[in-house]
Amino acid sequence: MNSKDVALLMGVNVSTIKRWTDANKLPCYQTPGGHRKFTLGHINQFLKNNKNKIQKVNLIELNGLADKELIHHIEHAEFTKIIPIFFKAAIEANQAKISTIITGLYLKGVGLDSIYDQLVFPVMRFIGDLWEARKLTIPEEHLASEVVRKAIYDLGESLTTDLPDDAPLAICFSVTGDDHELPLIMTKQILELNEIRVFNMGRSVPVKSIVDLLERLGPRYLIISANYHSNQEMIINEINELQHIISNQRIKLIVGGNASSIFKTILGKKVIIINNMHELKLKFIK
Ligand code: B12
Repeated sequence: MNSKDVALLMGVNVSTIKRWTDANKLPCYQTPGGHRKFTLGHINQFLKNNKNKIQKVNLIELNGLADKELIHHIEHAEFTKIIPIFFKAAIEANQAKISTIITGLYLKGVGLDSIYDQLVFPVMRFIGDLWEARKLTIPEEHLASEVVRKAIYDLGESLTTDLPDDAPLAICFSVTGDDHELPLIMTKQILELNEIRVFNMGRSVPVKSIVDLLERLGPRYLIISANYHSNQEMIINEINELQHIISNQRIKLIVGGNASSIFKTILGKKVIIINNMHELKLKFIK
C-alpha cells in the first residue's frame, strides 16, 4: 500500500502518515524514488502500539466492502458473530468476503494465531463435519477450503518481512500421503513474524527425500503438520526415518495436528507436540 491507501484506511491525512513514518512510529519500506510503501505487517504493528491514536480502521476501503454489520463485528473482533458469516462466505466461495474478514481482523491488531484457532479452525472443522454427514458434496468442500487457503496465503504474502540469513531456520512439511496444507501455511507465517526463517516444503513429502537437504541447510527446527495418514505401516517407517535425522543432526522436532499422537507414541520425549497456533506462537514468541 502507498501512503494514500494507508491514510484512507486509518481515516487520517496523508501528511499524518508522513509524520508518523518520519518519527519511526509507523514502519514502512522506502522505494529508491523515496516513496513510502506499507505492508499489512507494518500497519498491524502500528495499530498494536498506538491503540489510542486509531480507534477505527476504515475497513470499508478493503475490497470495497459495504457490509456495515460485518465491519462492526470485525472492528470488535466478535468471533461468535463472524463465524457464521465466514462459513457462509466459504461455502458460497465468496473470496472477497473471506479475504476481507481475515485481513480486516489482522488489521485490527488481532493475532494470526487467534484468527486461525478461533475462526478458521472451527469453520473448517464444521465444513468437514458436514462433508462427513454428506450434507456437503466433495466439490463444495474443496471449493470452500480453496477460498480459505487463498485468503490465508495472500495475507502471508503481504506480511513479508526480510529476515537476516543468520536467523534460525525451520523446515516444515507434512508427511507422505497427507495433503492438508492450511496448517503449514499458518505455521510459516507465525514463525516468520517471530523472526524464524521458514522453508515450507509443502504437503506429502517423504521424509527420506529431504535427508540430504536437511544436512545441507542445517535447520534448527523440523516442523511437521500431521493431519491424516492412510497407512499405519508407512507412517511408522516415516517416523523411524525421522528418528535417525533428529539423533544425527541436532534438530528439534515439532509436530502438530490431529494425527500427531502416533509421533508421540513412537518418539516420546524426542518430539514436542504443539496443539494449535497459539501454542506455536508462545513457543517462538520474541
Ligand atoms: C480442508 C480439508 C481437506 C482438504 C485439504 C485442502 C488443503 N489444500 O489443505 C482436502 C479436500 C484435500 C482433504 C482431503 C482429505 N481429507 Co480432509 N479435511 C479437511 C478439513 C475439512 C479441514 C482441514 C483444515 O484445513 N482445517 C483448518 C486448520 C486450521 O485446522 P486443522 O488442520 O485442524 O489444524 C489446527 C490444529 O489441528 C493445529 N495444527 C494442525 N497442524 C498443525 C501443525 C503444527 C506445526 C501446529 C503447531 C499446529 C497444527 O492447529 C490448527 C489451527 O488451530 C478437515 C476437517 C476437520 N475436522 O479437521 C478434514 C480432515 C482433516 N480430512 C480428513 C480426511 C479423512 C480426508 C480424506 C481422506 C478424504 C477423502 N476420502 O478423500 C482426504 C485425504 C487427503 C490426503 N491424502 O491427505 C479427516 C482426517 C481424519 C484422520 N485424522 O484420519 C478430517 C479430520 C475430516 C474427517 N472428520 O474425517 N481434506
